[in-house]
Amino acid sequence: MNKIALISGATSGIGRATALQLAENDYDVIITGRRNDRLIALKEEIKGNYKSDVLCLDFDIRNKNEVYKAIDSLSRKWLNIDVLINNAGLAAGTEPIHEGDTDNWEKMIDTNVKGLLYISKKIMPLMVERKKGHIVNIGSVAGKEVYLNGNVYCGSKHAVDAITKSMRIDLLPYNIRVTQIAPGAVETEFSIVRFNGDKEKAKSVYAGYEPLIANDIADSVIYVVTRPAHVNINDMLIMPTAQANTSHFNKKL
Ligand code: NDP
Ligand code: 8X3
Repeated sequence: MNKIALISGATSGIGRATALQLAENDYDVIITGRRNDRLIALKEEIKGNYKSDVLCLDFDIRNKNEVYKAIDSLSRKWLNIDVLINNAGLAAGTEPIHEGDTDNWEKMIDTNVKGLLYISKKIMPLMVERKKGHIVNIGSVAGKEVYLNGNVYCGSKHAVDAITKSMRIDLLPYNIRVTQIAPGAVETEFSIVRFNGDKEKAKSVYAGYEPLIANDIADSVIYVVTRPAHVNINDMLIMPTAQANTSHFNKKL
């Protein structure tokens, strides 16, 4: 029987690539996000290429009731979630903190921190009951260090870093593995969202060097979830070769 993985934020970027690679590796997948048309297209793509079962759940991870209702709707089969990939997230804006937009702050904290907690709150007890499971939180290099104008996004990803470590301790008696994968620059829709749809500005973030692609991070998800049961990868910080940290790039412009 296939294992089951739930991937939040599977309509784009890292989450989408991870859902495809998990399906390729014989996981049945629950794919989530707000854009249902993309979920349906991804379901068709997976069904056309792999032998995996796919379930789409469209909800806004910031809305606790929507999250709870979606997980409560799962049939017995789908409740046996082996792997939870907490991936949904975003950055909004790059203003210095004193000029920050509080709507953007709320969006980032509600999605990256509270949304991750809401979905985990529903799925952790199922794993505790079965005394098995693996939670993979997609953090960021922005959760390891801070950079100019990164302020609240960095704060939200530092929270993911701390929550990951705390989960590992609290869930230890229940044989549950907890991993953080913290990428540097990955070319996805991330910067388009951060710059509110400005594609040219988003493109400039990746100009002059080779950024990571979503599949690079999906590869690491596959690596961590396929380790033998006695092995837990606590933390992976993955950067483009041309990026040393959040502010030092080897750009050839
Ligand atoms: P994308 O913008 O390509 O994908 C983000 C995903 O998150 C989408 O599927 C989106 O789905 C989902 N999402 C966002 N807000 C919500 C919401 N309120 N409810 C439900 N789903 C939501 O970006 P990435 O793939 O790059 O980002 C994935 C994760 O990786 C994020 O946590 C990000 O912080 C992290 N990361 C990204 C890096 C990068 O450079 N790209 C580097 C380090 C970390 P939808 O809009 O359909 O709801
Ligand atoms: C995304 C990477 O450097 O833009 O988490 O914060 S960065």
